[in-house]
Amino acid sequence: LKAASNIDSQEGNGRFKQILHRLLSDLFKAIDDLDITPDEVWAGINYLNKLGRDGEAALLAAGLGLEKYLDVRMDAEDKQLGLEGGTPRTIEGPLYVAGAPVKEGVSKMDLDPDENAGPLVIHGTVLDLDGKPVEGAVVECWHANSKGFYSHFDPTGEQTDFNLRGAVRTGADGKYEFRTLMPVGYGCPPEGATQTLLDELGRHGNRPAHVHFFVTSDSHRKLTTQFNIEGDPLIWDDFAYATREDLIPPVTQKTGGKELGLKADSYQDIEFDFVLTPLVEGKDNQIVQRLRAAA
Ligand code: MBD
Ligand code: FE
Repeated sequence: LKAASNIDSQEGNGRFKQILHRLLSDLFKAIDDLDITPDEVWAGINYLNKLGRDGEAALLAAGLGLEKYLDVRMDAEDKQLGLEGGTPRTIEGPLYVAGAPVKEGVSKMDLDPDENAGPLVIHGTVLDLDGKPVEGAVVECWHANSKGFYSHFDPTGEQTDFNLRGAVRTGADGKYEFRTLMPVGYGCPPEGATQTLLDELGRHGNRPAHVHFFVTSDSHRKLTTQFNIEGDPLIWDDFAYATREDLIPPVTQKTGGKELGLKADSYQDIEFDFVLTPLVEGKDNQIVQRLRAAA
C-alpha cells in the first residue's frame, strides 16, 4: 500500500497520495474481510469501465447518496459557523449546463413545444437573512420536460440548446420570475451502468418532478438547491435523496396566462423565495468545482 501510493516519497501530490493510500487500504481490507473473489474484483473493474463509457459516474454519485452526504457535511459546517436560516441547500445533480442567457427579472424558459406539459410560473424574491431583497442576484433555473428529459442530455435529441434552462438577474425589489412548463420526474437511463447497479440493489432510479436552482450574488454565498413538485408520489422516495421539508412549495392554479404569453390561460403557479446567507470572512465558501457541461 505504501509503495503503490508512494506515500514515503517527496514526489507527487501529498494530499492525493494521502487519499489514495486510505481508499486503497480500505479496498484491500474489504477484499480480505469479505473474501471478495477474483471474479468479483474483475466484475467491479469492468463495471467502472462501463460506468465511464456511459458517462454516468456523477449520476451514480447522486444515486449512492454520495452527493447528499456532501450536503449533510456542509449543513453541519454551516451549523458550526452559526449560519442558519437560509434556504436549505440540496444537491446540484449531473445535468446543469452553463451559459443560459441572463434576463432582467423575467425569463421565458420553454423554447420548444411540449404538448404534454402545461404552463408553469415560478416566481419569488431573493432575500438576505434580514428579509431584505437582494439586488443584482442571478437565479439560474433548469428542469426536465414532460418526458423527464433535460436539454443537452436528451436521448431523443429533440430539445434545442437551453430549452427549460433560464437565468434572471434581480432588480432592487429582489424579484425573479420564470415562465416555463411543468416538469416530470427523471429516471436513470434503463440500459446505463447506474441502473444496472441499482437493479442489483433492488432499487429504482427515479426522481420526483423537481426544479433546480443556483442563486449567486457578489455579496452572499452561492445557494444550490431544488424544489419538488407537490403531490408527486416519489417525493419521499427520491433515488438521489434530495427532498427536504422546506423544499416542497404549494402549487396553485391561476388564470391570466395569455397576458403573460403562456400557451394557455390557465396555468400553475409556484411562489418560492430564496434566502441567501452571508459570505464567510468575506468569502463564498460554497463554490464547488466540478466538471459541468456548457453550451
Ligand atoms: C436529475 O435530474 C437529478 O437532478 C439528479 C440529482 C440525478 C439525476 C437526474
Ligand atoms: Fe434534476
